[in-house]
Amino acid sequence: MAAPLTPLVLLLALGRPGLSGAQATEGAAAAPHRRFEYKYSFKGPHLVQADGTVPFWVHTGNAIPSADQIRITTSLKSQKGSVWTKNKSIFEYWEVEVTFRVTGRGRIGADGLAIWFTEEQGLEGPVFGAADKWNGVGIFFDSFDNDGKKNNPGVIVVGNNGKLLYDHQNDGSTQALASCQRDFRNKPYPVRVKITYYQKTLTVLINNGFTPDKEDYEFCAKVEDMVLPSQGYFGISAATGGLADDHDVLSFLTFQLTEPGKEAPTADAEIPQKDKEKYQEEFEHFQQELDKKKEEFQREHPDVQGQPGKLFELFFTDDVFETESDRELRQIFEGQNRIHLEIKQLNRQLDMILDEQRKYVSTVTEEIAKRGAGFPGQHGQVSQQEIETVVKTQEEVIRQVKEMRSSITDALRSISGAQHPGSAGVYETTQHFNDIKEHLHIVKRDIEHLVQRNTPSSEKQKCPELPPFPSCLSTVHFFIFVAVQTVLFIGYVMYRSQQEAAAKKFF
Ligand SMILES: [Ca+2]
Ligand SMILES: [Ca+2]
Repeated sequence: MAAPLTPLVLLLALGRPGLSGAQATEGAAAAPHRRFEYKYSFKGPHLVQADGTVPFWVHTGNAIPSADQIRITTSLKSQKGSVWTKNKSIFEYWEVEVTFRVTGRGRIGADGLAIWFTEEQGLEGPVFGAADKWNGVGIFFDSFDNDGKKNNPGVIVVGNNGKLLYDHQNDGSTQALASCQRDFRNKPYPVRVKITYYQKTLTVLINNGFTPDKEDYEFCAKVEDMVLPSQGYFGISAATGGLADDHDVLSFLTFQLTEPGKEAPTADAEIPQKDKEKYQEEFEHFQQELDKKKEEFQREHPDVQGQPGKLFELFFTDDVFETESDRELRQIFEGQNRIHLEIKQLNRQLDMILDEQRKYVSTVTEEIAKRGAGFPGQHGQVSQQEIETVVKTQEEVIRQVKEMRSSITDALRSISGAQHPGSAGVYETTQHFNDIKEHLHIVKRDIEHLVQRNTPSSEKQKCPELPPFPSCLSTVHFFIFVAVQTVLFIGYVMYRSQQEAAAKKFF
């Protein structure tokens, strides 16, 4: 198999000189060969077996494995838990990628989480739920500020040769080989840590859970010339105290690192045939187990969609079981990222504009200075003055034109006013005179009338001559008339009294 492949590899190498050349020349300084070690790893969504155990791992204390994560402690007081590989690794160099969430309702949480590589499993103890006096290294995600130096949550790396007691009261600060201050609690995305032990250097990188970009790692700590046990267990532990957080580990992926010079070109060639067959067998067994578990899972959870062919896709995809709140948070943060980028761009543009302006201003200043020095007559200023004068003159002209216009308007108005209101006045006066004339006429007539009326009355004031007493009325007639009157009067009085008497009868 190897012999016919070699010319092909060479051909490929010749055909792609950029890539292969770079790989060849970098030599020992090049990136190490990295191989996933499933026996030292766990990851959802089928993390736990039916019996509640995690394949190739042991868990202790309050740790609760579930399908997609291991809750190492729940947010209850004084909890401890840990998870350890069943087998010792024999990797000279290694890299672990751990994805976890530390969540709690409080602004302050406790105690924290620790990632271990130790000679023995620290199944139970006082150091973030694991044993003290470990031989190896612990990377502590310490939430609670025991020494009150306001430097927590923080990450510290503490090495131990198996004799040291962890300085819990000072948050291990007296023993820290390296540290960085990071708030890893209550983040929208899981926090990712990449711990690399390669060529005796331990490096800690953190993706602080602010972006969905899984590769967005930031440097946290580095320890050089670090000697770790050649064989050891990987583990992760957590503890709570008076305050409590949920400490959830979503994945723990381990890679074996091999220096490029020491490795065979392919993983196949690296493994002896016997081991390869064994691994293949194990792998198939593992896959069968997984298939079985998956079927069971689907039977138990018919509402969860999963396709048999996509098992490994599911196995290596984080976002399959994204909850609604996760999605909302993700959307918010994606939006914020976009806004952030936009603002950055705007800032850059503003900077450019400012630069341009500064350049322009400096050029203008230089030019003015030059002119000032070259022409004492201040040509530029003279022209400026000229312009100002012209502008002023124009303004003056406009003002005058306006004035003229307004005066013309006034004149026109007064002219028209003189025409119309004038005639109206004449008319009015005529009318007025007519009125007065009429009134006078009326008054005159009234007076005449009065005079006419007064004149006859004055004539009548003379007592008129009495008409001659009629001769027909004699004394006899007079007495008869008086008697008749008296009789009628008496008759009426009698009649009246009779009437009253008749009326009284009714009462
Ligand atoms: Ca602490
Ligand atoms: Ca502290």
